[in-house]
Amino acid sequence: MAPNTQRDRHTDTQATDLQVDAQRLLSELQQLAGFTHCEQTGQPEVCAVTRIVFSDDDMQARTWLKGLYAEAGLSVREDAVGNTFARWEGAEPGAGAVGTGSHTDAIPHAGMYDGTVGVLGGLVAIRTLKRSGWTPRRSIELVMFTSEEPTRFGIGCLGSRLMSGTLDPAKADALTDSDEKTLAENRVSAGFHGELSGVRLPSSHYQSWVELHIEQGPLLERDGIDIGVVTDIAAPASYRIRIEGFGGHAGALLMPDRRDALCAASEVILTVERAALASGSIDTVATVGTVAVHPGAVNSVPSRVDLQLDIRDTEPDRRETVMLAVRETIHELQARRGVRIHMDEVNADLPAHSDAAIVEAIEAACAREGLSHRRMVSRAYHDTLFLSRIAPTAMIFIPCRNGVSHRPDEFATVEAMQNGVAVLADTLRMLSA
Ligand code: HGY
Ligand code: MN
Ligand code: MN
Repeated sequence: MAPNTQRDRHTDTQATDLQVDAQRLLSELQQLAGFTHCEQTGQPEVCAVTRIVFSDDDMQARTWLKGLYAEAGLSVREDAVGNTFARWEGAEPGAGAVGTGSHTDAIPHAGMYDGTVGVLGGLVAIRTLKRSGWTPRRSIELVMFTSEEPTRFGIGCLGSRLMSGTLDPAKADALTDSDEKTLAENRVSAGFHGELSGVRLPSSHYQSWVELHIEQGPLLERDGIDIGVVTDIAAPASYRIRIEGFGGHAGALLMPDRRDALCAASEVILTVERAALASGSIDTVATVGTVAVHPGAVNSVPSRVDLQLDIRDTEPDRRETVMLAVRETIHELQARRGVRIHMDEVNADLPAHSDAAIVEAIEAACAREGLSHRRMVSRAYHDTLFLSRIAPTAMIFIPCRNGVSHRPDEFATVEAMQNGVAVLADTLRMLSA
């Protein structure tokens, strides 16, 4: 099912006719960033964005975006989990569509470019093609995925997992947030009804899929490269670890009598770091990003600690080697420290490998735009990781300042966004011909 990359409908010189309005993209990104309880950072232009799925900020942003899609003449559909599809019908509506898009939810204290560049940049690419007089044979579909970030329900890419059939709908609906409200309750109160099983798309739905995203790493900027062409997306896994000792008075409970859950947790955390560093590859990364201590009082010995572990690698086997070391430490700690440790797997995914024809189409677009480009791995995960289970995929990266992301100082220049959108538009045109 090779994607259609014929270029007989336009000559190489046509690419330069794509006039991307990157100033409008920046303005719309800034408006979208306004849908957050912005934490003033005291630094000019640096606004910490937080936009948790199904929050008021998220719902207002969705309404605003749907207005833009309608204004651009796209037909809009939302599925039972809130994935939003803005479609430019092609001359052959029944043919597999060309998809693009990303997410607009944001973790706490994040920046304004992660995900949003792929949604609003995809919209600007469609507007650019419409303005150029292009009429697609294959429909072009812009997607905004629900809950790419794991913040609320503990698992990333909720919407694209359901679209690709890689997450059981009943299990998904039973996921709970920190208020113990299920996904089912959350999505229905947000206005998304229907069975989650209906979210799944057939593998014929997309003939090809391309996501535009900031690199979230330093390589493109460091090497002065305009565009990253993603060949692989590293395989993410995440786990919940609960350590139970017993608590007591910080003054009266003598050291030999303690079963301090936080001290045990610290050994788990250091094992994660040590094992990742010892994996033999720079592609192995592991992070304990959250620690919840109970009862959390300065003068009380911690009786219970909950950790969340995020571990990734381009090679799943190497990732499992790290997890083996973590499991061995857990076993040893229980005996030596007299604590109980329970680990639950939240997800353990395979990597994604981009489709060669789409990679080449992106590289041809870069060449026509006169942009430097390099093939690279994505160490962050994206919804494209799951779209790759039902369609040929690839990604386009643009540089971000100092490689920073998931921070308020996340930043991409207008020129970088202009380049990314021009390459995306040219690639979409090729794939939808
Ligand atoms: O964590 C990630 O890789 C993505 O940014 N959610
Ligand atoms: Mn992110
Ligand atoms: Mn992202």
